Amino acid sequence: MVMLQRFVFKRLRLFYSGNQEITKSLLTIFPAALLDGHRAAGHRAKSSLPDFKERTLIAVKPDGVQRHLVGQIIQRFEQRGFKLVGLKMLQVSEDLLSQHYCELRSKPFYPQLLHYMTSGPVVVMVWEGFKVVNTSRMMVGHTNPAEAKAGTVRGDFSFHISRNVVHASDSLEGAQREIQLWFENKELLTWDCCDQKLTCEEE
Ligand code: IDP
Ligand code: MG
Repeated sequence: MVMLQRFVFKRLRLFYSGNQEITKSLLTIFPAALLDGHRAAGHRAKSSLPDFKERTLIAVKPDGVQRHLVGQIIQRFEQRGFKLVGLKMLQVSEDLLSQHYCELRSKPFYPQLLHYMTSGPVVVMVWEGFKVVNTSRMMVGHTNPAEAKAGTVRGDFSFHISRNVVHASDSLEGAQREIQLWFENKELLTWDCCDQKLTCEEE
């Protein structure tokens, strides 16, 4: 009986996943144990990637490389305490860029963006650490440097949206997608940093 309930529950959840109200009302007809199991499973899935093991993709764009800003940008992430797990310099292909910026292909500025991003080498990195995706977005600052706060990379080193120096993934899912796009698994290192215990108490 429980197996059957579990099966029906899963099917309904899949079917109605787009409508939270319907899903909520449907959930009330199922035993609490089944729902708790579902919530616990969700929790397990989330905690399989602990916050302090988060990874994000940061790239110094061609203007940042040309203006000798690579060292200063790396320094900011190092001094914040994040761990560098991948780093390389490359001349990006239009193919890779079109995948990287797939959501922007229809934008009017897309041709200029491609031209800008292929105008010279970029330095691309993967940084790891506690909530690194959100924190690095804050460190990088607003997309438009004219609105970026002083103290952020864009706010300190740029003034126009067409040359904003640096890229940072904007979400966990985006980071995972971009890291896989730019790096092979063997290019990413898992290593113990000796200051790990000083920067964060793992729960
Ligand atoms: P993000 O880099 O802060 O995540 P996105 O909206 O994802 O911002 O845009 C990607 C990149 O496209 C920007 O960093 C910038 O280089 C470029 N871009 C975005 N909007 C404009 C625009 O209106 N004009 C020119 N370039 C833009
Ligand atoms: Mg973006």
